[in-house]
Amino acid sequence: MRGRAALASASRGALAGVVAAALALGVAELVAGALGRAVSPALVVGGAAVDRTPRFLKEYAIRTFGEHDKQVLLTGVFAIIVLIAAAVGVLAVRHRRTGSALAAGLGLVAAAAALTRPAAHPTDVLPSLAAAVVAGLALPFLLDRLWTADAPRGVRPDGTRRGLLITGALAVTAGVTGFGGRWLQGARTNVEASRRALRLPTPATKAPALPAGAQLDVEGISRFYTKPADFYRVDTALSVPRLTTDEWQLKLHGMVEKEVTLSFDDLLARPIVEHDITLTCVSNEVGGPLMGTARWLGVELAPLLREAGLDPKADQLVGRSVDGMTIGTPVAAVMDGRAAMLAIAMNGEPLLPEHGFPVRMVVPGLYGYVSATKWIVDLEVSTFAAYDPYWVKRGWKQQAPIKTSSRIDTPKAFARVKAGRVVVAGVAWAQHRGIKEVEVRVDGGDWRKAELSQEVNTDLWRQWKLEWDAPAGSHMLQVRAVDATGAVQVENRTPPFPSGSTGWQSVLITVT
Ligand SMILES: Nc1nc2c(c(=O)[nH]1)N[C@H]1C(S)=C(S)[C@@H](COP(=O)(O)O)O[C@H]1N2
Ligand SMILES: [Mo]
Repeated sequence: MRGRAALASASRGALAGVVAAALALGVAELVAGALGRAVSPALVVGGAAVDRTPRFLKEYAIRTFGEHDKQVLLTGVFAIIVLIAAAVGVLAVRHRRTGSALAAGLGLVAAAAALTRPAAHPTDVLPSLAAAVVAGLALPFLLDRLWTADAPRGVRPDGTRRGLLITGALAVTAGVTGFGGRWLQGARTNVEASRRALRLPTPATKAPALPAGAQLDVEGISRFYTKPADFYRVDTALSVPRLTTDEWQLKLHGMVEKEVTLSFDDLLARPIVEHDITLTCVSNEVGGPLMGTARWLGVELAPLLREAGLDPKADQLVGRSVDGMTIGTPVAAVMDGRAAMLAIAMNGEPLLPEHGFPVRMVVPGLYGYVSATKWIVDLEVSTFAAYDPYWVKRGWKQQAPIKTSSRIDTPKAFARVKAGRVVVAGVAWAQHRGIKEVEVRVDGGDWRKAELSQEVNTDLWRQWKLEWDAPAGSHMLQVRAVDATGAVQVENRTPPFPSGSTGWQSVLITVT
Protein backbone atom coordinates (compact mmCIF):
# COMPACT_ATOMS: atom_id res chain seq x y z
CA MET A 1 0.00 0.00 0.00
CA ARG A 2 2.78 2.39 1.00
CA GLY A 3 4.67 1.54 -2.17
CA ARG A 4 1.68 2.28 -4.34
CA ALA A 5 1.00 5.52 -2.57
CA ALA A 6 4.63 6.54 -3.00
CA LEU A 7 4.46 5.72 -6.68
CA ALA A 8 1.23 7.66 -7.10
CA SER A 9 2.63 10.72 -5.38
CA ALA A 10 5.86 10.49 -7.41
CA SER A 11 3.96 10.32 -10.68
CA ARG A 12 1.85 13.30 -9.67
CA GLY A 13 4.98 15.17 -8.75
CA ALA A 14 6.49 14.32 -12.14
CA LEU A 15 3.31 15.40 -13.91
CA ALA A 16 3.25 18.70 -12.03
CA GLY A 17 6.92 19.25 -12.85
CA VAL A 18 6.52 18.59 -16.56
CA VAL A 19 3.37 20.71 -16.92
CA ALA A 20 4.96 23.58 -14.95
CA ALA A 21 7.98 23.40 -17.27
CA ALA A 22 5.78 23.31 -20.37
CA LEU A 23 3.85 26.34 -19.17
CA ALA A 24 7.08 28.16 -18.37
CA LEU A 25 8.48 27.41 -21.85
CA GLY A 26 5.20 28.39 -23.49
CA VAL A 27 5.07 31.75 -21.73
CA ALA A 28 8.75 32.26 -22.60
CA GLU A 29 7.92 31.75 -26.31
CA LEU A 30 5.22 34.37 -25.99
CA VAL A 31 7.67 36.86 -24.47
CA ALA A 32 10.22 36.01 -27.18
CA GLY A 33 7.44 36.59 -29.71
CA ALA A 34 6.67 40.00 -28.22
CA LEU A 35 10.38 40.85 -28.44
CA GLY A 36 10.51 39.47 -31.97
CA ARG A 37 13.69 37.55 -31.14
CA ALA A 38 14.48 33.83 -31.23
CA VAL A 39 15.73 33.72 -27.65
CA SER A 40 13.53 31.14 -25.95
CA PRO A 41 15.25 29.24 -23.09
CA ALA A 42 15.72 26.03 -25.12
CA LEU A 43 17.32 27.95 -28.00
CA VAL A 44 19.75 29.95 -25.89
CA VAL A 45 20.74 26.92 -23.83
CA GLY A 46 21.06 24.84 -27.01
CA GLY A 47 23.11 27.60 -28.66
CA ALA A 48 25.44 27.80 -25.69
CA ALA A 49 25.77 24.01 -25.85
CA VAL A 50 26.65 24.10 -29.58
CA ASP A 51 29.44 26.59 -28.91
CA ARG A 52 30.87 24.34 -26.21
CA THR A 53 30.42 20.97 -27.91
CA PRO A 54 33.74 19.16 -28.19
CA ARG A 55 34.96 18.72 -31.75
CA PHE A 56 34.61 14.94 -31.94
CA LEU A 57 30.96 15.19 -30.91
CA LYS A 58 30.23 17.97 -33.40
CA GLU A 59 31.89 15.98 -36.19
CA TYR A 60 30.01 12.87 -35.15
CA ALA A 61 26.74 14.85 -35.21
CA ILE A 62 27.40 16.25 -38.70
CA ARG A 63 28.43 12.80 -39.96
CA THR A 64 25.53 10.96 -38.39
CA PHE A 65 22.65 13.42 -38.56
CA GLY A 66 23.85 15.68 -41.38
CA GLU A 67 21.40 18.50 -41.90
CA HIS A 68 19.22 17.16 -39.08
CA ASP A 69 21.90 17.79 -36.44
CA LYS A 70 19.98 20.81 -35.14
CA GLN A 71 16.66 19.01 -34.72
CA VAL A 72 18.52 16.21 -32.94
CA LEU A 73 20.16 18.68 -30.57
CA LEU A 74 16.94 20.56 -29.82
CA THR A 75 15.09 17.28 -29.28
CA GLY A 76 17.86 16.33 -26.86
CA VAL A 77 17.54 19.65 -25.03
CA PHE A 78 13.76 19.17 -24.68
CA ALA A 79 14.19 15.57 -23.51
CA ILE A 80 16.63 16.74 -20.84
CA ILE A 81 14.24 19.52 -19.78
CA VAL A 82 11.41 16.97 -19.41
CA LEU A 83 13.60 14.66 -17.31
CA ILE A 84 14.85 17.46 -15.05
CA ALA A 85 11.34 18.91 -14.71
CA ALA A 86 9.95 15.51 -13.71
CA ALA A 87 12.74 15.00 -11.17
CA VAL A 88 12.24 18.47 -9.68
CA GLY A 89 8.49 17.78 -9.51
CA VAL A 90 9.06 14.52 -7.60
CA LEU A 91 11.41 16.28 -5.19
CA ALA A 92 8.92 19.09 -4.71
CA VAL A 93 6.27 16.67 -3.42
CA ARG A 94 8.12 16.59 -0.10
CA HIS A 95 10.14 19.78 -0.43
CA ARG A 96 7.91 22.43 -2.01
CA ARG A 97 10.20 25.36 -1.40
CA THR A 98 13.33 23.64 -2.66
CA GLY A 99 11.50 22.34 -5.73
CA SER A 100 10.08 25.72 -6.50
CA ALA A 101 13.45 27.41 -6.06
CA LEU A 102 15.13 24.80 -8.30
CA ALA A 103 12.52 25.28 -11.02
CA ALA A 104 13.02 29.04 -10.93
CA GLY A 105 16.79 28.54 -10.76
CA LEU A 106 16.75 26.63 -14.06
CA GLY A 107 15.08 29.62 -15.67
CA LEU A 108 17.83 31.82 -14.28
CA VAL A 109 20.47 29.52 -15.78
CA ALA A 110 18.77 29.97 -19.17
CA ALA A 111 18.74 33.75 -18.64
CA ALA A 112 22.49 33.62 -18.04
CA ALA A 113 22.91 31.54 -21.21
CA ALA A 114 20.93 34.16 -23.13
CA LEU A 115 23.43 36.82 -22.08
CA THR A 116 26.43 34.77 -23.23
CA ARG A 117 25.09 34.52 -26.80
CA PRO A 118 27.36 36.51 -29.13
CA ALA A 119 24.69 38.88 -30.48
CA ALA A 120 22.85 39.14 -27.15
CA HIS A 121 20.56 42.03 -26.39
CA PRO A 122 19.98 42.87 -22.69
CA THR A 123 16.25 42.15 -23.12
CA ASP A 124 17.05 38.61 -24.30
CA VAL A 125 16.95 37.53 -20.64
CA LEU A 126 13.23 38.34 -20.41
CA PRO A 127 11.82 35.09 -21.85
CA SER A 128 13.98 33.02 -19.50
CA LEU A 129 13.15 35.26 -16.52
CA ALA A 130 9.46 34.87 -17.32
CA ALA A 131 10.02 31.11 -17.46
CA ALA A 132 11.73 31.24 -14.05
CA VAL A 133 8.79 33.05 -12.46
CA VAL A 134 6.16 30.83 -14.08
CA ALA A 135 7.99 27.59 -13.23
CA GLY A 136 8.59 28.69 -9.63
CA LEU A 137 4.91 29.54 -9.09
CA ALA A 138 3.24 26.88 -11.23
CA LEU A 139 4.99 23.93 -9.61
CA PRO A 140 3.72 24.44 -6.02
CA PHE A 141 0.35 25.60 -7.37
CA LEU A 142 -0.09 22.36 -9.32
CA LEU A 143 1.17 20.15 -6.50
CA ASP A 144 -1.29 21.70 -4.08
CA ARG A 145 -4.11 20.75 -6.43
CA LEU A 146 -2.89 17.33 -7.50
CA TRP A 147 -1.92 16.26 -4.03
CA THR A 148 -4.38 14.00 -2.29
CA ALA A 149 -2.55 10.86 -1.12
CA ASP A 150 -1.40 12.32 2.21
CA ALA A 151 -3.86 15.12 1.70
CA PRO A 152 -3.00 18.05 3.88
CA ARG A 153 -5.95 19.28 5.87
CA GLY A 154 -8.36 21.28 3.84
CA VAL A 155 -7.96 19.47 0.51
CA ARG A 156 -11.29 18.10 -0.58
CA PRO A 157 -11.64 14.43 -1.53
CA ASP A 158 -12.49 15.42 -5.11
CA GLY A 159 -9.17 17.21 -5.26
CA THR A 160 -7.69 14.71 -7.64
CA ARG A 161 -10.23 15.20 -10.36
CA ARG A 162 -10.26 18.93 -10.06
CA GLY A 163 -6.49 18.93 -9.87
CA LEU A 164 -6.24 16.92 -13.07
CA LEU A 165 -8.62 19.29 -14.82
CA ILE A 166 -6.57 22.28 -13.75
CA THR A 167 -3.40 20.52 -14.84
CA GLY A 168 -4.94 19.76 -18.21
CA ALA A 169 -6.01 23.37 -18.61
CA LEU A 170 -2.50 24.58 -17.85
CA ALA A 171 -1.04 22.08 -20.31
CA VAL A 172 -3.34 23.44 -23.00
CA THR A 173 -2.33 26.98 -22.03
CA ALA A 174 1.29 25.89 -22.41
CA GLY A 175 0.59 24.72 -25.94
CA VAL A 176 -1.34 27.83 -26.90
CA THR A 177 1.27 30.26 -25.55
CA GLY A 178 4.08 28.19 -27.06
CA PHE A 179 2.66 27.99 -30.57
CA GLY A 180 1.25 31.52 -30.31
CA GLY A 181 4.67 32.82 -29.36
CA ARG A 182 6.27 30.99 -32.27
CA TRP A 183 3.68 32.39 -34.63
CA LEU A 184 4.26 35.89 -33.26
CA GLN A 185 8.02 35.55 -33.82
CA GLY A 186 7.34 34.65 -37.45
CA ALA A 187 4.81 37.45 -37.92
CA ARG A 188 7.06 40.08 -36.37
CA THR A 189 9.84 39.35 -38.85
CA ASN A 190 8.14 38.13 -41.96
CA VAL A 191 11.06 36.78 -43.93
CA GLU A 192 8.85 34.91 -46.38
CA ALA A 193 7.01 38.11 -47.32
CA SER A 194 10.29 40.01 -47.62
CA ARG A 195 11.67 37.27 -49.87
CA ARG A 196 8.56 37.24 -52.05
CA ALA A 197 8.63 41.04 -52.38
CA LEU A 198 12.26 41.11 -53.50
CA ARG A 199 12.53 41.81 -57.23
CA LEU A 200 15.94 40.62 -58.31
CA PRO A 201 17.86 43.23 -60.29
CA THR A 202 19.22 42.47 -63.75
CA PRO A 203 22.96 42.04 -63.53
CA ALA A 204 25.16 44.62 -65.26
CA THR A 205 27.58 41.75 -65.84
CA LYS A 206 25.89 38.47 -66.60
CA ALA A 207 27.55 35.11 -66.16
CA PRO A 208 27.94 33.42 -69.54
CA ALA A 209 25.42 30.72 -70.37
CA LEU A 210 26.52 27.26 -69.32
CA PRO A 211 28.26 25.57 -72.28
CA ALA A 212 26.57 22.37 -73.43
CA GLY A 213 29.61 20.26 -72.55
CA ALA A 214 29.69 21.34 -68.90
CA GLN A 215 27.01 18.87 -67.83
CA LEU A 216 27.75 15.27 -68.77
CA ASP A 217 24.80 13.15 -69.71
CA VAL A 218 25.27 10.39 -67.15
CA GLU A 219 22.57 8.92 -64.94
CA GLY A 220 23.40 9.50 -61.28
CA ILE A 221 25.94 12.31 -61.72
CA SER A 222 25.51 15.55 -59.71
CA ARG A 223 23.54 18.27 -61.48
CA PHE A 224 25.90 21.06 -62.50
CA TYR A 225 23.85 23.66 -60.60
CA THR A 226 22.66 22.40 -57.25
CA LYS A 227 18.98 23.17 -56.64
CA PRO A 228 18.70 25.68 -53.78
CA ALA A 229 16.48 23.27 -51.84
CA ASP A 230 19.12 20.50 -52.23
CA PHE A 231 22.06 22.75 -51.39
CA TYR A 232 23.93 21.47 -48.32
CA ARG A 233 23.51 23.52 -45.17
CA VAL A 234 26.16 23.91 -42.50
CA ASP A 235 25.96 26.48 -39.73
CA THR A 236 25.76 26.90 -35.98
CA ALA A 237 22.33 28.56 -35.99
CA LEU A 238 19.77 26.52 -34.04
CA SER A 239 16.98 28.64 -35.41
CA VAL A 240 17.48 30.24 -38.81
CA PRO A 241 18.21 33.96 -38.25
CA ARG A 242 15.29 36.04 -39.47
CA LEU A 243 16.08 39.33 -41.13
CA THR A 244 14.08 41.23 -43.74
CA THR A 245 15.57 43.38 -46.49
CA ASP A 246 14.13 46.45 -44.71
CA GLU A 247 15.91 45.60 -41.48
CA TRP A 248 19.15 44.63 -43.15
CA GLN A 249 22.19 46.88 -42.92
CA LEU A 250 25.85 46.23 -43.43
CA LYS A 251 28.40 48.16 -41.46
CA LEU A 252 31.87 48.22 -43.02
CA HIS A 253 34.43 49.46 -40.52
CA GLY A 254 37.78 48.85 -38.85
CA MET A 255 41.00 49.53 -40.76
CA VAL A 256 39.43 51.74 -43.42
CA GLU A 257 39.63 55.47 -44.10
CA LYS A 258 35.90 55.93 -43.83
CA GLU A 259 33.24 53.72 -42.33
CA VAL A 260 30.38 52.81 -44.61
CA THR A 261 26.85 51.68 -43.73
CA LEU A 262 24.85 50.11 -46.54
CA SER A 263 21.12 49.56 -46.62
CA PHE A 264 19.65 46.91 -48.91
CA ASP A 265 18.71 49.65 -51.39
CA ASP A 266 22.28 50.99 -51.28
CA LEU A 267 23.45 47.49 -52.11
CA LEU A 268 21.04 47.22 -55.07
CA ALA A 269 22.21 50.62 -56.33
CA ARG A 270 25.72 49.24 -56.86
CA PRO A 271 26.71 47.39 -60.05
CA ILE A 272 25.11 43.96 -59.85
CA VAL A 273 27.17 40.99 -61.00
CA GLU A 274 26.56 37.31 -61.52
CA HIS A 275 29.13 34.58 -60.90
CA ASP A 276 29.09 30.80 -60.94
CA ILE A 277 30.90 29.45 -57.90
CA THR A 278 31.22 26.02 -56.27
CA LEU A 279 31.04 26.21 -52.48
CA THR A 280 32.65 23.55 -50.28
CA CYS A 281 32.58 22.86 -46.54
CA VAL A 282 35.81 22.11 -44.73
CA SER A 283 33.94 19.38 -42.82
CA ASN A 284 33.31 17.43 -46.01
CA GLU A 285 34.76 13.93 -45.68
CA VAL A 286 36.38 12.24 -48.66
CA GLY A 287 33.49 11.43 -51.01
CA GLY A 288 31.10 13.52 -48.87
CA PRO A 289 28.06 15.60 -49.84
CA LEU A 290 28.92 19.01 -48.32
CA MET A 291 29.37 21.00 -51.53
CA GLY A 292 27.27 22.60 -54.19
CA THR A 293 27.33 24.93 -57.16
CA ALA A 294 25.18 27.97 -57.78
CA ARG A 295 24.87 31.02 -59.97
CA TRP A 296 25.23 33.82 -57.42
CA LEU A 297 23.85 37.30 -57.92
CA GLY A 298 25.16 40.22 -55.91
CA VAL A 299 27.75 42.90 -55.49
CA GLU A 300 31.52 42.63 -55.72
CA LEU A 301 33.42 43.16 -52.49
CA ALA A 302 36.73 44.49 -53.80
CA PRO A 303 35.44 47.83 -55.17
CA LEU A 304 33.46 48.39 -51.97
CA LEU A 305 36.58 47.89 -49.85
CA ARG A 306 38.65 50.06 -52.17
CA GLU A 307 36.15 52.89 -51.89
CA ALA A 308 36.22 52.67 -48.09
CA GLY A 309 40.01 53.04 -48.24
CA LEU A 310 41.70 49.84 -47.11
CA ASP A 311 44.58 50.21 -44.69
CA PRO A 312 47.49 48.38 -46.39
CA LYS A 313 48.36 46.72 -43.08
CA ALA A 314 44.97 44.99 -42.91
CA ASP A 315 45.10 41.29 -43.81
CA GLN A 316 41.87 39.87 -42.41
CA LEU A 317 38.27 40.69 -43.22
CA VAL A 318 35.97 39.61 -40.37
CA GLY A 319 32.37 38.99 -41.35
CA ARG A 320 29.74 38.95 -38.61
CA SER A 321 26.26 37.54 -38.97
CA VAL A 322 23.17 38.87 -37.24
CA ASP A 323 23.42 35.99 -34.74
CA GLY A 324 27.01 36.89 -33.87
CA MET A 325 28.85 34.22 -35.88
CA THR A 326 32.28 35.42 -37.06
CA ILE A 327 34.19 34.30 -40.15
CA GLY A 328 37.65 35.60 -41.15
CA THR A 329 38.74 35.90 -44.79
CA PRO A 330 42.16 36.91 -46.11
CA VAL A 331 41.98 40.44 -47.55
CA ALA A 332 44.45 39.28 -50.22
CA ALA A 333 41.99 36.71 -51.58
CA VAL A 334 39.14 39.23 -51.71
CA MET A 335 41.29 41.83 -53.48
CA ASP A 336 43.17 39.60 -55.97
CA GLY A 337 40.55 39.87 -58.69
CA ARG A 338 38.50 36.78 -57.93
CA ALA A 339 34.72 36.96 -57.76
CA ALA A 340 34.43 37.66 -54.00
CA MET A 341 30.93 38.97 -53.43
CA LEU A 342 28.01 39.86 -51.24
CA ALA A 343 25.32 37.62 -52.69
CA ILE A 344 21.57 38.15 -52.56
CA ALA A 345 20.40 35.33 -54.81
CA MET A 346 21.33 31.85 -55.91
CA ASN A 347 20.20 30.18 -59.13
CA GLY A 348 17.73 32.92 -59.95
CA GLU A 349 15.90 33.17 -56.64
CA PRO A 350 16.51 35.23 -53.52
CA LEU A 351 18.66 33.33 -51.01
CA LEU A 352 16.68 30.83 -48.98
CA PRO A 353 16.51 31.86 -45.30
CA GLU A 354 18.78 28.94 -44.34
CA HIS A 355 21.35 29.98 -46.93
CA GLY A 356 21.70 33.51 -45.59
CA PHE A 357 18.77 35.68 -46.66
CA PRO A 358 18.96 38.55 -47.32
CA VAL A 359 22.74 38.81 -47.85
CA ARG A 360 25.71 36.46 -47.51
CA MET A 361 29.33 36.45 -48.56
CA VAL A 362 30.81 34.07 -51.15
CA VAL A 363 34.51 33.88 -52.04
CA PRO A 364 35.68 31.36 -54.63
CA GLY A 365 38.50 29.03 -53.62
CA LEU A 366 38.09 29.17 -49.84
CA TYR A 367 36.17 26.81 -47.58
CA GLY A 368 32.88 28.22 -46.31
CA TYR A 369 34.05 28.64 -42.71
CA VAL A 370 36.64 31.22 -43.85
CA SER A 371 34.57 33.00 -46.47
CA ALA A 372 30.85 32.42 -46.74
CA THR A 373 29.25 34.40 -43.87
CA LYS A 374 25.47 34.02 -44.05
CA TRP A 375 23.06 36.68 -42.68
CA ILE A 376 26.02 39.05 -42.77
CA VAL A 377 25.50 42.47 -41.13
CA ASP A 378 29.00 43.60 -40.26
CA LEU A 379 32.37 43.56 -42.02
CA GLU A 380 35.39 44.56 -40.00
CA VAL A 381 38.70 45.16 -41.72
CA SER A 382 41.29 43.80 -39.30
CA THR A 383 44.38 41.63 -39.05
CA PHE A 384 44.94 37.93 -38.40
CA ALA A 385 47.06 38.90 -35.42
CA ALA A 386 44.30 41.01 -33.86
CA TYR A 387 41.32 38.68 -34.04
CA ASP A 388 40.45 34.96 -34.11
CA PRO A 389 36.96 34.24 -35.49
CA TYR A 390 34.64 31.46 -34.23
CA TRP A 391 36.21 28.36 -35.79
CA VAL A 392 39.79 29.60 -35.41
CA LYS A 393 39.14 29.92 -31.65
CA ARG A 394 38.25 26.25 -31.83
CA GLY A 395 41.52 25.20 -33.41
CA TRP A 396 40.68 25.27 -37.14
CA LYS A 397 43.23 26.82 -39.48
CA GLN A 398 43.15 30.59 -39.88
CA GLN A 399 43.46 30.30 -43.64
CA ALA A 400 42.02 27.44 -45.64
CA PRO A 401 42.09 27.25 -49.44
CA ILE A 402 40.02 24.39 -50.81
CA LYS A 403 42.02 21.19 -51.39
CA THR A 404 42.08 19.47 -54.77
CA SER A 405 39.59 16.66 -54.55
CA SER A 406 37.23 14.38 -56.46
CA ARG A 407 34.16 12.27 -55.85
CA ILE A 408 32.54 9.24 -57.46
CA ASP A 409 28.80 9.95 -57.86
CA THR A 410 27.98 6.73 -59.69
CA PRO A 411 28.03 3.80 -59.07
CA LYS A 412 27.26 4.31 -55.40
CA ALA A 413 29.17 2.46 -52.70
CA PHE A 414 28.04 -1.18 -52.39
CA ALA A 415 25.94 -0.88 -55.55
CA ARG A 416 25.19 -4.04 -57.55
CA VAL A 417 25.61 -3.49 -61.27
CA LYS A 418 25.34 -5.73 -64.34
CA ALA A 419 28.54 -6.95 -65.95
CA GLY A 420 29.53 -5.19 -69.15
CA ARG A 421 29.62 -1.47 -69.92
CA VAL A 422 29.48 0.57 -66.70
CA VAL A 423 29.87 4.34 -66.64
CA VAL A 424 31.85 5.54 -63.62
CA ALA A 425 31.31 9.27 -63.15
CA GLY A 426 31.47 12.11 -60.70
CA VAL A 427 32.86 15.55 -59.96
CA ALA A 428 36.29 17.02 -59.23
CA TRP A 429 37.16 20.41 -57.80
CA ALA A 430 40.12 22.65 -57.04
CA GLN A 431 38.41 26.03 -56.92
CA HIS A 432 40.36 28.99 -58.23
CA ARG A 433 43.12 26.73 -59.56
CA GLY A 434 41.11 24.49 -61.83
CA ILE A 435 41.09 20.78 -62.62
CA LYS A 436 43.46 19.46 -65.27
CA GLU A 437 42.90 15.73 -65.09
CA VAL A 438 40.89 13.06 -63.34
CA GLU A 439 42.06 9.46 -63.14
CA VAL A 440 40.24 6.30 -62.16
CA ARG A 441 41.57 2.86 -61.32
CA VAL A 442 39.95 -0.46 -60.61
CA ASP A 443 41.22 -2.86 -57.94
CA GLY A 444 44.48 -0.95 -57.56
CA GLY A 445 45.39 -1.38 -61.26
CA ASP A 446 46.72 1.27 -63.64
CA TRP A 447 45.26 4.76 -63.50
CA ARG A 448 43.12 5.56 -66.50
CA LYS A 449 42.29 9.08 -67.67
CA ALA A 450 38.62 9.99 -67.31
CA GLU A 451 36.84 12.15 -69.86
CA LEU A 452 36.33 15.66 -68.48
CA SER A 453 33.38 17.97 -68.98
CA GLN A 454 34.12 21.30 -70.58
CA GLU A 455 35.66 23.71 -68.09
CA VAL A 456 33.45 26.73 -67.37
CA ASN A 457 35.78 28.60 -65.06
CA THR A 458 38.29 27.55 -62.45
CA ASP A 459 36.00 28.51 -59.56
CA LEU A 460 33.70 25.63 -60.45
CA TRP A 461 33.72 21.90 -60.15
CA ARG A 462 34.16 19.80 -63.26
CA GLN A 463 32.42 16.57 -64.13
CA TRP A 464 34.18 13.45 -65.31
CA LYS A 465 33.27 9.98 -66.59
CA LEU A 466 34.95 6.77 -67.57
CA GLU A 467 33.45 3.83 -69.40
CA TRP A 468 34.52 0.53 -67.94
CA ASP A 469 33.94 -3.00 -69.15
CA ALA A 470 33.04 -4.49 -65.79
CA PRO A 471 33.73 -8.20 -65.19
CA ALA A 472 31.67 -10.10 -62.59
CA GLY A 473 32.91 -10.00 -59.04
CA SER A 474 33.64 -7.54 -56.28
CA HIS A 475 35.59 -4.46 -57.34
CA MET A 476 37.10 -1.38 -55.83
CA LEU A 477 36.90 1.89 -57.79
CA GLN A 478 39.17 4.79 -56.91
CA VAL A 479 39.41 8.34 -58.18
CA ARG A 480 41.97 11.12 -57.92
CA ALA A 481 42.24 14.57 -59.48
CA VAL A 482 45.14 16.65 -60.73
CA ASP A 483 44.74 20.42 -60.45
CA ALA A 484 45.88 22.98 -63.01
CA THR A 485 49.13 23.55 -61.13
CA GLY A 486 49.94 19.87 -61.76
CA ALA A 487 49.51 18.89 -58.11
CA VAL A 488 47.95 15.45 -57.64
CA GLN A 489 45.19 15.02 -55.07
CA VAL A 490 46.82 13.94 -51.80
CA GLU A 491 46.59 10.17 -51.25
CA ASN A 492 47.12 10.17 -47.49
CA ARG A 493 43.80 9.98 -45.61
CA THR A 494 43.34 12.77 -43.08
CA PRO A 495 40.17 13.94 -41.32
CA PRO A 496 38.57 17.37 -41.95
CA PHE A 497 40.14 18.97 -38.86
CA PRO A 498 41.94 21.40 -39.00
CA SER A 499 41.91 22.46 -42.67
CA GLY A 500 39.95 19.96 -44.79
CA SER A 501 40.11 16.20 -45.43
CA THR A 502 42.54 14.56 -47.81
CA GLY A 503 42.65 11.11 -49.40
CA TRP A 504 41.40 9.21 -52.42
CA GLN A 505 37.83 7.99 -52.36
CA SER A 506 37.36 4.23 -52.76
CA VAL A 507 34.03 2.71 -53.68
CA LEU A 508 33.37 -1.00 -53.37
CA ILE A 509 30.80 -2.43 -55.77
CA THR A 510 29.51 -5.83 -56.82
CA VAL A 511 29.25 -6.71 -60.51
CA THR A 512 26.87 -9.57 -61.31
N1 LIG B 1 26.36 33.02 -40.11
C1 LIG B 1 26.97 31.88 -40.46
N2 LIG B 1 27.51 31.78 -41.70
C2 LIG B 1 28.11 30.65 -42.09
C3 LIG B 1 28.23 29.56 -41.20
C4 LIG B 1 27.67 29.69 -39.90
O1 LIG B 1 27.73 28.78 -39.06
N3 LIG B 1 27.05 30.87 -39.57
N4 LIG B 1 28.85 28.40 -41.62
C5 LIG B 1 29.79 28.51 -42.73
C6 LIG B 1 30.16 27.23 -43.29
S1 LIG B 1 31.13 26.24 -42.31
C7 LIG B 1 29.85 26.86 -44.56
S2 LIG B 1 30.51 25.49 -45.25
C8 LIG B 1 28.93 27.66 -45.38
C9 LIG B 1 27.76 26.81 -45.84
O2 LIG B 1 26.83 27.57 -46.56
P1 LIG B 1 25.45 26.90 -46.91
O3 LIG B 1 24.84 26.41 -45.63
O4 LIG B 1 24.63 27.96 -47.58
O5 LIG B 1 25.74 25.76 -47.85
O6 LIG B 1 28.38 28.74 -44.65
C10 LIG B 1 29.31 29.42 -43.85
N5 LIG B 1 28.64 30.58 -43.33
MO1 LIG C 1 31.86 24.54 -43.53
